[in-house]
Amino acid sequence: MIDRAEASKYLVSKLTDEVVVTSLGNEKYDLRAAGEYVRTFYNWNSMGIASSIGLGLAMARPDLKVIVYDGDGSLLMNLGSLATIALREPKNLIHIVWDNRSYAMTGGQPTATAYHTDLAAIAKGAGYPKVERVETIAEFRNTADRALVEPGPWFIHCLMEEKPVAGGGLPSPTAIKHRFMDAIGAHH
Ligand SMILES: Cc1ncc(C[n+]2csc(CCOP(=O)(O)OP(=O)(O)O)c2C)c(N)n1
Repeated sequence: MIDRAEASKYLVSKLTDEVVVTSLGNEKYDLRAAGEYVRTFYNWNSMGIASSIGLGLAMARPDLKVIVYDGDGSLLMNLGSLATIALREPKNLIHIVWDNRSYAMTGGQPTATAYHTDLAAIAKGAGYPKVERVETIAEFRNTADRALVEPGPWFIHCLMEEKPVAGGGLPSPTAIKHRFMDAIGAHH
């Protein structure tokens, strides 16, 4: 089982000019704690929509490499996005899903992945060309390294162990929007 905080530090250390779209769950705090990366669009409360925002961004801006930082509970709300992503086949999209088998932020209620649901199998069935399931930090590093250079769309299903996260440290939603748009040269 992967320590998401450790994996997030590795990912942030590898970023150069990629952009990151997070979901609303605890993954966004681990990413923020790993270091300030202004080319990050952190979602506040918009559950399930990170994959769709990432797809839109990847299609509108093929010059950018887009990393979606998702949670199992969030993705389960928007499984249809997997089929749409596979259909549009954005080569510049890396979809990382942190599967802690729970809705950690709201108290750890189990999600469907705690029972029978396999998100990597769903992504494969949806038609993602590159699907990996990773369970150790070494596998995460290897797969992230490949995804940063090989065309996607990638789906990286990360099996993780939930640990307490250091919350806070995020700008307001408006500030996030403005600084992200500035960072990618979009007009307000
Ligand atoms: C539409 C909607 N339903 C419910 C919530 C409440 N909510 C906020 S975070 C969260 C859990 C998110 O789960 P996951 O994406 O797996 O991330 P984790 O909390 O496990 O890191 C829930 C249910 C919400 N914000 N929006």
